[in-house]
Amino acid sequence: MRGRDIVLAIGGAATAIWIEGAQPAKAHAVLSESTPREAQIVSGPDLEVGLRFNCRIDARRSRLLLISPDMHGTVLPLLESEAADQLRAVLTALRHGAYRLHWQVLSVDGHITRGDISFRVGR
Ligand SMILES: [Cu+2]
Repeated sequence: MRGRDIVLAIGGAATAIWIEGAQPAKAHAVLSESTPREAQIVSGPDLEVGLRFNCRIDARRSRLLLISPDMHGTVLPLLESEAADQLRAVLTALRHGAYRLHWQVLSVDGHITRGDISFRVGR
């Protein structure tokens, strides 16, 4: 029956679209782990920063910015990282107060993601 064939064809196409839609999105870089963690209180004056992502990133096209308690922003020089899913930097001469790390990352799939980690330097 022709009618039945058409119904099956439409049903097949709908199933294919549904399966396609159910596939997880290609990996944008999502922060999976960090030092410091969000809302952590650390002791200064120096601190090694490490951000780990769920996928490989292009570190040369990624940025790490430190916003100090007086809202001054500094682009951090990144350390060479042995892991392709990591950004690392060293903070020095931190004073007491609230800081924010702003990250912008290009993942290998070509998408840019960004986010913030707030932490405090205290005792
Ligand atoms: Cu993506």
